[in-house]
Amino acid sequence: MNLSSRSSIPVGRRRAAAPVAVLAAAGLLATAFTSTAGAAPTLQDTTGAGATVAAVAAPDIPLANVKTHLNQLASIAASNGGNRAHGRPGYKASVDYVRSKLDAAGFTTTLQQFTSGGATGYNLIADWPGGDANQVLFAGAHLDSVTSGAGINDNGSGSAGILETALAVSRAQYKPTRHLRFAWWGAEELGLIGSKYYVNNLPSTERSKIKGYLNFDMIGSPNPGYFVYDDDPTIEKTFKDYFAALGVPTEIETEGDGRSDHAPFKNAGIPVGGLFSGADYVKTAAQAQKWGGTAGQAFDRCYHSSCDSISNVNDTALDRNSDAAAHAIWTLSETSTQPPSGDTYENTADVAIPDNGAAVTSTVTVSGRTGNAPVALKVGVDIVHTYRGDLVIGLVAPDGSTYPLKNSSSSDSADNVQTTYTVDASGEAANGAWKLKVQDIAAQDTGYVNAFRLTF
Ligand code: DTR
Ligand code: CA
Ligand code: ZN
Ligand code: ZN
Repeated sequence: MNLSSRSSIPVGRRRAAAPVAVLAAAGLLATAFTSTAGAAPTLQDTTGAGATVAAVAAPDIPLANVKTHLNQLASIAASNGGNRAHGRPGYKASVDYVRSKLDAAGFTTTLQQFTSGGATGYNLIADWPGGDANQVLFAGAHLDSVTSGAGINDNGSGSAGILETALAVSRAQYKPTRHLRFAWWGAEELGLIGSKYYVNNLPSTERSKIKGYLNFDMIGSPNPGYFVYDDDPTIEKTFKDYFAALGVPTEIETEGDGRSDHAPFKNAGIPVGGLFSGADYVKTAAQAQKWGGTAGQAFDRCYHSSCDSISNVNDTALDRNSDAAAHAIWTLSETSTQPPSGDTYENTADVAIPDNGAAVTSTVTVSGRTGNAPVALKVGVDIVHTYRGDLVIGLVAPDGSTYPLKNSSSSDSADNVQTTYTVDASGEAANGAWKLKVQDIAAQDTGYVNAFRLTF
């Protein structure tokens, strides 16, 4: 049943135990998603196949964890001249903090440098290994503050909210169909400099792989409103439905166009969306009626001021918006795509891998197919092994041709290789004995092949 439509994005279910993943080169694998000529781009299931099944529920994002990140950013500002602005030490210290958390959680991080106003700026890009590199779901927040203050609501709140969401992805070892990418932008306050630099330096062929960009800039305002960007209808609906289920009314964000880091993505034809809790505009009586808070007062009266400190945050708004971000990221990163049944061949027999020894193989015999293997053969690898840097992994086709999948690495101390590679095997006959070849080339650390799967 073809579910691709403008008004909603079919959601998939959690995939089988073998995680779906492609080791994406950090940062620059996206290509612009453009819908049919003339139509506004919209986030949709680009495959059109498959049936909707229950979405995987996002975990609750612990407010306490988000606040811990905010306290860290506040102390960074306090130790660096009172701000975290572009070109100032407090910004790079903020980047280092966020990156350290992501590296420890298994993300592939990239620091993209640029220059603005004579100072070096940094975009921090974090790719979660896994998912279809041709379908990237992107979430971002600017990490810089203005020079006048610590920028805890603007935009420590968005930065901390998506950082904790990324860490929740890691805790859950979430393996959605789409590839997840997160970014913390530099120099937004100077005019969206960092995000513009990223998009402008993304080859046009790369942009179409970004199926949606979600922006989180000010999500904890002290006198909060609940605003949803009114750009891509699928993304907008995902957020609105979430808040409706909470019984929290929302309004569409009308004055945000061009005012935050979603703008360069939108201008590049990428579907965008996001959340906003308000800045220097004043809350009306009607808004106070539905949201509480103080009518006649700005949503954030410390906007771009020195009082944008750790006390300038409404915990309920921060919590709700962080949870909404997680919900959208979980929901929009799953698609209805389920490989057609019968197209997966697997061997789940355990094969011990001798420490620093000879290569071993797990074999999958394919039969009954016609012609060659596909240009995008999915090779599911599930290896349980401490210090995966010891391992060299390859795919051996029935005729003996070998396709390297992973090299050894003395710096990759993480455990296990549980991912799916995409191999252009179109030059190989489909039928025959395909082998996963694994060798441990360094002493100590042992493990075994838990499963080997091929999906045609
Ligand atoms: N420009 C953002 C704050 C901001 C003001 N209006 C909107 C609307 C939507 C997102 C963000 C904003 C800043 O100062 O960082
Ligand atoms: Ca929460
Ligand atoms: Zn700002
Ligand atoms: Zn901001």
